[in-house]
Amino acid sequence: MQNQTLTFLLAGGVGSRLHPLTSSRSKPSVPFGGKYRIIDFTLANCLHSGLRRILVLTQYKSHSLNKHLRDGWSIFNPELGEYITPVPAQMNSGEHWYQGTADAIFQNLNLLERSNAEYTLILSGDHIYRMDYAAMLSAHQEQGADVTIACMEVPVEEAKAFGVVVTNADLKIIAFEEKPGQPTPLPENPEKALVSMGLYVFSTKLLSRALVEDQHNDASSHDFGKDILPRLVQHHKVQAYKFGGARGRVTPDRYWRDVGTLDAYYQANMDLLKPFPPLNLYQRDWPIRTYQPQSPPARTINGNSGAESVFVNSILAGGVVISGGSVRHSILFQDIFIDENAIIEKSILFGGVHVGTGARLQNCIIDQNVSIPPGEQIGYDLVKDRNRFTVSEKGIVVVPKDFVFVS
Ligand code: ADQ
Ligand code: ADP
Repeated sequence: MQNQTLTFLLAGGVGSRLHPLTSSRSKPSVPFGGKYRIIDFTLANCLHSGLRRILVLTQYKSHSLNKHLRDGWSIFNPELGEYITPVPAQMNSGEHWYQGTADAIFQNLNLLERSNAEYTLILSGDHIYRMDYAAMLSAHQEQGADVTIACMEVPVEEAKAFGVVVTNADLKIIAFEEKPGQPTPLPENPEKALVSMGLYVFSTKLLSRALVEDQHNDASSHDFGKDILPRLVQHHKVQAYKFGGARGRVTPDRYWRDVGTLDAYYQANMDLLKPFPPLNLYQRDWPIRTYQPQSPPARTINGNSGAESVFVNSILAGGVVISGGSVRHSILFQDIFIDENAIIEKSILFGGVHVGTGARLQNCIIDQNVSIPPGEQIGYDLVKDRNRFTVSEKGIVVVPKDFVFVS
């Protein structure tokens, strides 16, 4: 079935809730987990699910994403009809950018029709999880579904942020409501609701028809969750597919995170530091690919005055040098330098950051190439930090890329 499937990866959203991490790059290319970009997790799923025809729809600040795809993911053989190709918004259907997710696919219908794919898989570029899409495609075919939506159970309160589905006993969806004020709970458990994970298998013919019809509807915002799916569930066989992660697991994966807000993003990174992380990067049968810069090995050395480095429960990428500083419960990307007596706690530092002597950081995210002056403190006085940086609802301080401290 994988050969009969064309995959669209939606990577064009603005990502405003992740600002300032998205001020110069799109959400899918935001660094994650010490050496990856967010999009790597979804692309690794495609790779391990045997999908070989992937179009990545980009529009917003796509340079860094394009570069990452070229440098890290030029892995398929186009001569065999295999590809991961970024498709920029080309204004194919008039002088406007992609309006909603459905419009993004509509504007590329020519590519879909040319592919002769019987099935279309639609994915998002901003989720962290492991999943075998081949199993979902099989379920779609076995059930003779028109559309299959990947779903999972979440607490009712959290369901407000998602598309909420109501099914019959056979998991046929009878109602779909995008981000409802009062989510319908599961009949067997009033505390949980079944929500859409924003990934869909469509039978291609139905998808084309639905997208063309939707374009004629002036009231539509041309979005799958708001417009297309609530309509399709009324007259078509739309099935829920319960998320179970990757194949061959004794215990099915339960971990799926939409990392669209700073707090969700920070927490999903911190999840990697748990002794048994819910998403294990060390499973050899499901490697997460990425672009790897050439970096020397990480090392810890004593500082100039002899202070010993401390390194506790953290992730270190290549090229990091800790020179008499202390790093605890943190994630350090490539080529970072930590000076003597600096203290880093519960923080995420992107590539090229330099932390000066005696500086202290806690609960913060420092974007690329920032140099923290000696003695500086960030994350200790949120009143002061709010005046100069972005602070998330839960108090995570974000220092933007290339920020320069004035003394
Ligand atoms: P949201 O998370 O609100 O809800 P949305 O903002 O529509 O999703 O973005 C989905 C994906 O499409 C993202 O990867 C985004 O970058 C991309 N995207 C958004 N607008 C785009 C555009 N104009 N062009 C190209 N790409 C675009 C959706 C569903 C919910 C579901 C959640 C699960 O609508 O029903 O529950 O995802 O996270
Ligand atoms: P970010 O990590 O902030 O998402 P990148 O590290 O991917 O962005 O790129 C930062 C900038 O460096 C890009 O905007 C680009 O102009 C420049 N750059 C660095 N290396 C390359 C390259 N190999 N090709 C093109 N541009 C590059």
